[in-house]
Amino acid sequence: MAGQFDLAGKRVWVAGHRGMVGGAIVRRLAGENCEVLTAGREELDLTDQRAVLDWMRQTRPQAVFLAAARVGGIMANASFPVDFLRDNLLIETAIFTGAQDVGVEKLLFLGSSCIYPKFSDQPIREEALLTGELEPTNQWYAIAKIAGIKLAQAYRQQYGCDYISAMPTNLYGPGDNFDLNASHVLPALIRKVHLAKQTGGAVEVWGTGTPRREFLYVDDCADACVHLMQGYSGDSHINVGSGEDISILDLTRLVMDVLDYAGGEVVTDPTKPDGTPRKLMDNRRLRDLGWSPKVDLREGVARSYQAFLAGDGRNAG
Ligand code: GFB
Repeated sequence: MAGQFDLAGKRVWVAGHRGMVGGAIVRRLAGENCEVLTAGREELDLTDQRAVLDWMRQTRPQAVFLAAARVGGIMANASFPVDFLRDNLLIETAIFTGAQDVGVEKLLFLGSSCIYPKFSDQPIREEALLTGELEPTNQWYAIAKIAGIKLAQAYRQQYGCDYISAMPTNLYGPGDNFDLNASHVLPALIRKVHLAKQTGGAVEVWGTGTPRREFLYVDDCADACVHLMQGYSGDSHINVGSGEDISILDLTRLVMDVLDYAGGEVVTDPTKPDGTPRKLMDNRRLRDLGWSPKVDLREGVARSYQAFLAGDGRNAG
């Protein structure tokens, strides 16, 4: 369902603006002639419902990109289930409650492809949601993100709010987290290959390396979010992906090639979890809305490595 929404002249809050996705959305909004609102952690605790409501009543955003969340890779998710479930539920309920209270005209909630069942038919269509068991390592984050989708639907149904949801695939790019324990696979591999190249050592890959993952450069994701904010209004969440996936082992070799360490040794650590075997999403609905990605994986890895070297990201450089 098309839903034209003009950002020009509007007060637009990017919740989570210091994160990788939030930062990319702020970059993308520079070309939209709108007033971008942001609030740092030191100014606003997004898990504090009262504080969020007061802040929203003072600043009165007219549109919200809900990109704030506690995020992390497979080990972080498996290690801190309370943080990933509770903090994300608190953030979502605070911001949705405040948005309806102050009459936010349009809100886009950002979820994740981990919301889908572990063994979904591939590519995964939006209709697959809640049709099977979740992947145990990130079920906590998945439940919190599914709750966000349901909140958007509930506010649309009960109050007629134009709140929508986007489900990005695995994202990477400037502002990523390169910490070897907490990060996602792609930034971890960039840092591991960077370090291995300096010592001539092997590149360690968690798990078997056989799972497949889809990746989307974060600035493409931000562009898709603005596209949806401006042109989509509907009950269903929309998958945001590149439409291509790659095995972790082949991804490792691609990163080694881009970072000029193609001859390095690769070793796998089967004691680490593989997670879901595959989660390639069907992006037909987004393409039917007129959007397609611009940055391919090889180019995206090269840009991410430059960002890493420039210290653009947590534990980068
Ligand atoms: O990116 P990742 O941590 O998360 O792991 P998921 C993807 C795959 O890469 C897994 C393997 O099979 C990992 O075992 N892998 C290999 C590594 N080497 C490494 C490494 O050094 N670091 C990491 N992190 N992985 C996430 C969810 O699942 O997907 C998040 O946990 C979020 O909540 C995100 O939903 C989109 O792709 O398995």
